[in-house]
Amino acid sequence: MVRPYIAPINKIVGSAGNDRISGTTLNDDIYGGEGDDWISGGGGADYIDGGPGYDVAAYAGAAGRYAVQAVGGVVTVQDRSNGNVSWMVNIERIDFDNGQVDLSGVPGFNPQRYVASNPDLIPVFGIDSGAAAWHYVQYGNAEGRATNAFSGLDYIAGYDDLIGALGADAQQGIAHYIGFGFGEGRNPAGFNGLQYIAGHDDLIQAFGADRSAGATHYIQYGNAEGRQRGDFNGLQYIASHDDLLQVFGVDYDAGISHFVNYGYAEGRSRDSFDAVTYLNKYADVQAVYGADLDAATAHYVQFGFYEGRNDDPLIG
Ligand SMILES: [Ca+2]
Ligand SMILES: [Ca+2]
Repeated sequence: MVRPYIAPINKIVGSAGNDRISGTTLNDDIYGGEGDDWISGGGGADYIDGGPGYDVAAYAGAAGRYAVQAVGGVVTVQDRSNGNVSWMVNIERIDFDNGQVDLSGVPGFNPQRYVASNPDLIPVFGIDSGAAAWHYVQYGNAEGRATNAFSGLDYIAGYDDLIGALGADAQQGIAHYIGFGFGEGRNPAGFNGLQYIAGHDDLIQAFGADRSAGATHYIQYGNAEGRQRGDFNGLQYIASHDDLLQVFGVDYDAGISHFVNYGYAEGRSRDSFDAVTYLNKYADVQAVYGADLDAATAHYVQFGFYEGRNDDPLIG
């Protein structure tokens, strides 16, 4: 094993067009950028990111000289003649002198999004994409780590200053969180594009369950229009419907998703559960949860419903 993990000697960045890029015999980090790129690492332990488009990584010699393996969205190519390993993301095809390997079935992989989705990696790798992709090959995949949990758009939409500075650019949101937001203690999950959609009839009709479209709308329009970031409460929605309560329990996100996908079209109410009455009715619940309406609602969903409790008004 030749490069676990040694910083690259050279960094080569392609243009937005179709590029033909040749690396050196040393370790290179090569970024094709947009366009359909042809990239040859030239030997050494190279990291290659094809970027958008149909990108080809080329290797000298016959296919039998190399071992190709896909680890999640990262593909490794080991040169059996010297042990060198190169690894790549967003490459659609590998060309050898006597054949090709089709990688179009390999999912996309965004190393910086992987890091942002695993904040313990932020102090280790920062925005070093090659190192992050290598970590995923060595450890992250086997550990079952998330690769797409972080949403750059949701992160931006959660902060007025980021909306103004970054706009609806998901990659900039990822880079900002890694470079600044994490250290500043910002919350990456303060906004949920699907929850935002769920709170507005017109957005449900326009976007359905397209979470990214919801975040983009808030960044580009909703914030300036003074719309609520998220006044839909998935738990209140679940508590409002006996059948959902029994299926989803206290799964807040499942409540949001159900309303956007089905509940709205079915004419279900967003929130008809009266947590205040529920709390006032049961002294034992109030003694534990005080005035915490979400906690009282969770109690109803988990226990109260099955105990025959309800939120019917007290008649006295
Ligand atoms: Ca390019
Ligand atoms: Ca090279």
